[in-house]
Amino acid sequence: MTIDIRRFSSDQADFSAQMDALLAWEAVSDHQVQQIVTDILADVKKRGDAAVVEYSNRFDHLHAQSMSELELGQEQLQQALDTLPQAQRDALLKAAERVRSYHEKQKQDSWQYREADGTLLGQKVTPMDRVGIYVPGGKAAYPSSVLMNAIPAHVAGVNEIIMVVPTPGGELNQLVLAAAAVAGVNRVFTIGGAQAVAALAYGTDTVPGVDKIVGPGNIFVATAKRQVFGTVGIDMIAGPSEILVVCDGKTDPDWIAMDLFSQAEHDEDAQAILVSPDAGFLDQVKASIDKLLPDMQRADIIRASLTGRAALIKVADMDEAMEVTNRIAPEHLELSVEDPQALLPQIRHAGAIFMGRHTSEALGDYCAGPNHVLPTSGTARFSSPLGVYDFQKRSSLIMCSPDGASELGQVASVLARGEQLEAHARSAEYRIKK
Ligand code: HSO
Ligand code: ZN
Repeated sequence: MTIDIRRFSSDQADFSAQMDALLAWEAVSDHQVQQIVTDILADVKKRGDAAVVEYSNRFDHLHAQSMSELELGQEQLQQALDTLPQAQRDALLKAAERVRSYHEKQKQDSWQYREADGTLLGQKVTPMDRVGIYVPGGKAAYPSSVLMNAIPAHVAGVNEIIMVVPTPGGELNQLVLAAAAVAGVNRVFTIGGAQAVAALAYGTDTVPGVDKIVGPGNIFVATAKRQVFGTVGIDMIAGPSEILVVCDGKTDPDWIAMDLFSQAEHDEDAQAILVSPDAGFLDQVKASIDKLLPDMQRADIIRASLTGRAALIKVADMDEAMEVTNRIAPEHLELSVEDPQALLPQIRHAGAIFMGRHTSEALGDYCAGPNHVLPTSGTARFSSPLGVYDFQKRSSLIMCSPDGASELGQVASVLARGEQLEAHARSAEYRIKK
């Protein structure tokens, strides 16, 4: 059985319109969802733990009497790690170690410099005190995402990392708990949804309020994060995951088909795009897709994703492939070509760039080292992968010497009088040497 995948070419007159249609994506948060979330946030803000327990019991079918029943102890996390099958434990530890050492390189340091008159200027970098990590439950519960969210916070020097993870029906995901142990998570609450975001944002008697909330979630979680932004920081509002593979036509088509599947299997809305100057190669990959799909465990999800949002695009050459790439600003970009370094200067927008035929996105999703929390839906035009810098903030430092204050006082006083701010002007003038 063959499946229908959108296919078009850059020499078609309506190419631009085809691209627009391909990239159209509306993150729907209808009015009703927003109202439900607003009400839950207000209720948790007012009633604290009692409200969180009630919503958790209702939405996750639990029977908790108090918030303390919805917290896991460190021993439970450690036990989850200790009882994992050896291969899984080893893989988790290896991945964590690689992710940690990559992120160590992202640490920003404080700096200071002195001007000739002795005035000192600088920037002091400090970690956030406490952050919250939202980990989805159910189908999208990814232990790898626990590592990707918690490790950069840990490397940044965040004092306390609070994780929330819903447990529908009370079912715990042992790999998620083990990942929390490995990543240095301090406290774990088995709560989710808008009520968990509210608890983290406002704090309750049991759940400590945090400074920033990171991590993906469903539409209720995303809407809640948007609404608490300002009270706390948030990372980003992630859309469905996407991959763009650019191939010169010389990679095994089965490899490329499977790389496209690896994105498509995340969910029906995920997007997989292949761009190549070689039309015959696009045919080969399509044949590989039709051949490999029936055996995939998540064939239904992959089929829905590929028929709904995928595309096979023929371009004139690699230059044009790079133009298409920048227009898409993909979350994941695979350069399946002989010399990916040669293309790098032309790429302006991409969340993560997987270079060469041997670098599949899957390696980056788990263990290469860089973060897999990446800007989606074209937001790579203005944002970056989650990193240590997202958990650090900066304070400016100014220390004027007497000479420096005297000289700057003259500049400041002129500008202050221009703004008709008398006190500013005088405050500066007091420090001008007579
Ligand atoms: N590709 C996903 C991350 C992930 N893949 C987690 C597997 N597990 C979004 O970048
Ligand atoms: Zn993935």
